[in-house]
Amino acid sequence: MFGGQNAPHGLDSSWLPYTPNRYFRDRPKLLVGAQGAYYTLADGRRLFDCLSGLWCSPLGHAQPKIIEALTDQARTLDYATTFQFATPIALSLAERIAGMAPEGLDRVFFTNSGSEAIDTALKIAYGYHRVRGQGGRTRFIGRERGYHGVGFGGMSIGGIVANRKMFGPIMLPGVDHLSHTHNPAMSAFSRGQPSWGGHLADELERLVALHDASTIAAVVVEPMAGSTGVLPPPEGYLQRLREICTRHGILLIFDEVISGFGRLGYNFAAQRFGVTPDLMTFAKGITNGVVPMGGVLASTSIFDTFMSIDAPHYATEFLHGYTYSGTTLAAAVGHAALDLLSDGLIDRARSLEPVLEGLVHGLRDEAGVIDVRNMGLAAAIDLDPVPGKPGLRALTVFERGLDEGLLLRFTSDTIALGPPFISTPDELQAMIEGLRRAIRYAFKDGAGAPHSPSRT
Ligand code: PXG
Ligand code: PLP
Repeated sequence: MFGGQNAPHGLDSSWLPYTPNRYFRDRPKLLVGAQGAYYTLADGRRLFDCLSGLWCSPLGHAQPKIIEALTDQARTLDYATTFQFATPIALSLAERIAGMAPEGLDRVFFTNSGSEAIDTALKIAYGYHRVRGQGGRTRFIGRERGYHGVGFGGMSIGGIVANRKMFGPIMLPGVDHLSHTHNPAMSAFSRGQPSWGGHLADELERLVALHDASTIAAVVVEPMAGSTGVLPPPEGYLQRLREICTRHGILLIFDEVISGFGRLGYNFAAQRFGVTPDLMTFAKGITNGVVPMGGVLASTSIFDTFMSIDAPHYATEFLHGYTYSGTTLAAAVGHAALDLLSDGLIDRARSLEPVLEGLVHGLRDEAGVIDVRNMGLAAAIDLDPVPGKPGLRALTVFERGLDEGLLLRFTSDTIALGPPFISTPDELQAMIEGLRRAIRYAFKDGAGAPHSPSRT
């Protein structure tokens, strides 16, 4: 038993995700409502949603068209098996998603989350090579500072050190990692794509030379790394990866769980950068976070290869699927979200990019700010850590942010911003000014550790 006496009801029965449970018990934070770009805390405070939920609610909360789609669908067909059946609403959503994707990515396999999407993509990649007689292609290549969720596959190709330290021994074998592309000495305070670093894609050639192309199934990258602090790709980097993959018959997988559906001002990052992968994962924004949904977009040739499998036509070609693959509520909400995105909100995200860029780079002269990066409606601010206490500085900013009316997100000593597409320029300005005050607070003498009650 830990800490304060006033733990919220039910906390002692809960194990919270990606949360320091002991600290939370000392400083619980309960969200009880949300409207538009604001959450409400149990004590009545309103908080601006600086990361659109966890990057997943760009259209704001309690969106009337989404509520209507959800409730109408619940009355009509609330759940249906999608094994040996299909529903018109999920089929038409797949058609719409494929229509928004780069040409050639024509098939959608639905999952419920980004983690499931990535693990599905890895299985498709391996299965594809196997079906076409190249089952020796078992290796996957990820990248340092990549985040691909928490499934065994996604964790293995991911490049989060703490995860790797704890779970390394039980990860997928045969995974290598490219270097991450963040080099503050060369590209601190970049606006958009850094000009330095395109050559890092050539590491893939080195790995091909080391292992031989015939052993490598796929390379997986986020076109813009999101979770580990908004790392836009260096100029030319993704193009080079594409070219090397094509030359060696290696599949290129883009994880667009954060970058998809408008975050970078385009349907997908692939279109912004003009690079088309063979497989692409999505989640989050497709349903505005309201009902879980994710998926994989596959190229026609990958799908056709599975369909050419040497088995009777009544045999299942890809032995994979979730109880909740393409559920009707998610599909209905997905349609409503795509209506809103295509009806001006992706354009709005694009037009807000220079506004956010100008504002966020206005923080560069604050004491303790060591880097600022941005792309699309996303930005990150790196803070000088408290010596010997990684993460504590950003935690202080996060706590102080609550007093400034901000729901901030941090990892390590980086604050990430991904405001809703419905934000106004004034709201973005208020967010940055509140953040500026919270940063100043965190670097004041004597600030530092948020108060930590003694353990009982
Ligand atoms: N791939 C990418 C690129 C992601 O960003 C996942 C896969 C996993 O998705 P699920 O739906 O299984 O969580 C993600 C998730 C943050 C943050 O603070 C980011 C994510 C999740 C939670 C927090 O940046 N990304
Ligand atoms: N575990 C058991 C015992 C199951 O029966 C199932 C699905 O039927 C699963 C796990 C997988 O669950 P899901 O399809 O929701 O991923």
